[in-house]
Amino acid sequence: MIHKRKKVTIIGSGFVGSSCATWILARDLADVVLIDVNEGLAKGRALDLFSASPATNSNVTLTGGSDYSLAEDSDIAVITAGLARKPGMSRSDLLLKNSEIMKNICQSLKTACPQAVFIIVSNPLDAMVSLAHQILSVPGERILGMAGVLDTARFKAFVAEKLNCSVRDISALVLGGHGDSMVPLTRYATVGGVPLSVLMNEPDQKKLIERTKKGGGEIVSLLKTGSAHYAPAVGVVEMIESILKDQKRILPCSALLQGEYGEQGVFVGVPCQLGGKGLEKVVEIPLNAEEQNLFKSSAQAVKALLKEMKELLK
Ligand code: A3D
Repeated sequence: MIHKRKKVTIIGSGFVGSSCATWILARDLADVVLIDVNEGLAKGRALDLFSASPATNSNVTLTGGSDYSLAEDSDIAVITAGLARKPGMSRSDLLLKNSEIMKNICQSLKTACPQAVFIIVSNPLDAMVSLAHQILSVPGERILGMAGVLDTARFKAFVAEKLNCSVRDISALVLGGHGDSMVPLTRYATVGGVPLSVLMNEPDQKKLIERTKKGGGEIVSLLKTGSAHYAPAVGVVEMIESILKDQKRILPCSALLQGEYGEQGVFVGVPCQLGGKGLEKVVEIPLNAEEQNLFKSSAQAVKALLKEMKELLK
């Protein structure tokens, strides 16, 4: 039997999009197509990365352009197009502009690769996934938002720094919407199997939670222009790899809830099992009263953003 290589199309060849392509190349995961309104940028970045393939020992191709027919037969389509948050700009400020961009892109992808699994990265994340879902009209298993993998990675990195231990030993989980309302679940965090609460006092845990919540903003204010892209891109590629290799990893993603965690018809960050079919299972874990309340208010914040988006798009 002849197996063809997997294909990932990335819309938006800016910082996040081209970083995703870099990691896909480095891990030899799939052929990559970069699409951007700026055709030269997509073509140039693809050619630059393709030229790196001999040195990375990769056997994938990278091409670029602005024509959506390039996305045909993609196994996964990642949307990173849109405006990045600037200092002082709230996620809500981005809402209208990015909603219009997202609508146009999804209309094009619906024709080009309706069978793909879609991963949304553009902000404000949970609202953009909802909008994309509405336009693409694909089942919930085939559309996910990337945020939780990044937020969890940040939390793990801060814990490792504080405890002076290996990040590899840390297991942690961040639930909820992407933004200030996210819910890092310290109760479920472990270091080498030891509960975090044994190794770190509560005030220090709280400080790390706050730093995680504001992790994106901390980087934006240091950079002055643009926002984080290395860690977000690796987050996307973790999801892509689990899907393309049917690894069935449990990763926190923004997923369509259909009764899980007491929510219906809303995209919020929850633990998801990702495999060959895309989202194979939303993993429900017991939450205590405080965690439940935090999750509920995070879902409420996402719903409020959706309402605002609907009003703006009228
Ligand atoms: P940037 O480097 O500006 O890249 C965005 C790209 O999108 C540019 O190359 C644009 O030309 C392109 N673009 C704009 N409009 C269109 C369109 N209609 N069709 C095709 N391409 C278009 O930004 P970035 O890569 O740093 O960030 C991209 C998005 O990801 C932003 O919305 C960020 O806020 C978001 N982001 C989300 C996270 C999460 O954790 C959820 C993290 C980092 C960035």
